[in-house]
Amino acid sequence: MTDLLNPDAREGLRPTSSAILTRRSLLRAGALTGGGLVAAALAACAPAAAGPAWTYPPKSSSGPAASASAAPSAAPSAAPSDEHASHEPSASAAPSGSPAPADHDAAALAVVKRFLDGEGATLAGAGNQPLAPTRVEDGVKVYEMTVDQIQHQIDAVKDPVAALGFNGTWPGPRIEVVEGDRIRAIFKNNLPESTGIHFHGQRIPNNMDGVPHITQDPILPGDSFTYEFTARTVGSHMYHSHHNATDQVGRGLLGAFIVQPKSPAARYERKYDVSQDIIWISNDTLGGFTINGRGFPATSPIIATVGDTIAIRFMNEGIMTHPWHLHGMPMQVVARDGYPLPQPFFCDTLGVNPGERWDVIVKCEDPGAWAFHCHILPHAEGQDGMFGMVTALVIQEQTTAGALLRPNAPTAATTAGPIRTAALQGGSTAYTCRIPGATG
Ligand SMILES: [Cu+2]
Repeated sequence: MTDLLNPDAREGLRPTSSAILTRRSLLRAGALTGGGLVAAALAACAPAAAGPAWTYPPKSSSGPAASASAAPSAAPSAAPSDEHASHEPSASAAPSGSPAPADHDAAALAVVKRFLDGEGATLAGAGNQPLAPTRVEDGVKVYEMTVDQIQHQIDAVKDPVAALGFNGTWPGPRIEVVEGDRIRAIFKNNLPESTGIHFHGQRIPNNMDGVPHITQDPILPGDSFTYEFTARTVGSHMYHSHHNATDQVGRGLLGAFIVQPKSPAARYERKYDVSQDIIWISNDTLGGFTINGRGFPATSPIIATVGDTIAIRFMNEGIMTHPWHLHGMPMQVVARDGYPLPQPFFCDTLGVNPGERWDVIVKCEDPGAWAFHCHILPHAEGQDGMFGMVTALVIQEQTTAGALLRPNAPTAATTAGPIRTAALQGGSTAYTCRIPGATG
């Protein structure tokens, strides 16, 4: 267990022989790309000249198509796998060379362009979708769920990974109920192995706690188990596997369980006047470093309009802490593990440990595409640009036509516009800059 928690101890870790970014190349990239997303993100995320001798795939500098593929495996190991296998902490911390700046810059730019083009919205199988009760029986909200083997795409380039999902998605559906609701959740196990489901953060009868061999028998392949309880613990919670959990949660058996306060005035929509209530579940095993099951550039941007207030509920289902850093504006932290803080506070970087949930409120005042990423840099940027735990808070102004390019569009055709527009409004030149020496 200790080894799993220690990134340095993972199988496949080797000293890197290739280079890290130099301060000079970063400054150059920043100058080339102007004041927008690319420059801001590069400047904030980049290792310094004497930075950590770690790197992550993709290791080739021949462009995004060369991204390391994680071939689907019939039986993925419980250990952190694929992407992580090439973390390369250096024993001597003496990188032997640097990629040509043009190679690095071209690769980094290509990845950002994929993000600005809305890659995440092109992928099938989006998780976190709201789930209505299958039926209501005598006032009980009944949810019928399946536990499935799935093929899941981390981004549009890498091969799908052999993952697990609730109702076929990673994260599973978002279940949102009201304080005092009676819940009956029936899980059918379609896996070839046993499982058990725990409602993390809920105060429930012990025999509903979902821990195989402690409070129930494992749910065998083909069997179902019914969890029934009254939702009395308000706030941001989760449901996830509690059986062979390093593997099963690491491969995607996780989802959000939100209990809204009984009083509408206490809900974020009213209390803080939020226009969006965003679930942000991180994971760091199968497929590398992910937000809601995707890695940059396929992570979803948060798209808002100047003047909006939004809520973000960070949930960490991984095995490492992740300090989330928002560029450009503060986050007001209002709740931990569902419990309102006695004194909310402001910050721009918020560490979220495994199992924790932290709720923040953000006032969107300055237009642009603001980088939003984990500030453990090896979780966010490597020698071929940004990857993993990176996205952006995209704050738009009204277009000249007066139309708002409004959020959460479901297709690439509609999301490419808003992200690109806001990036340009914020000063990004990612679509027009040219890397000297690069073709195209
Ligand atoms: Cu991180």
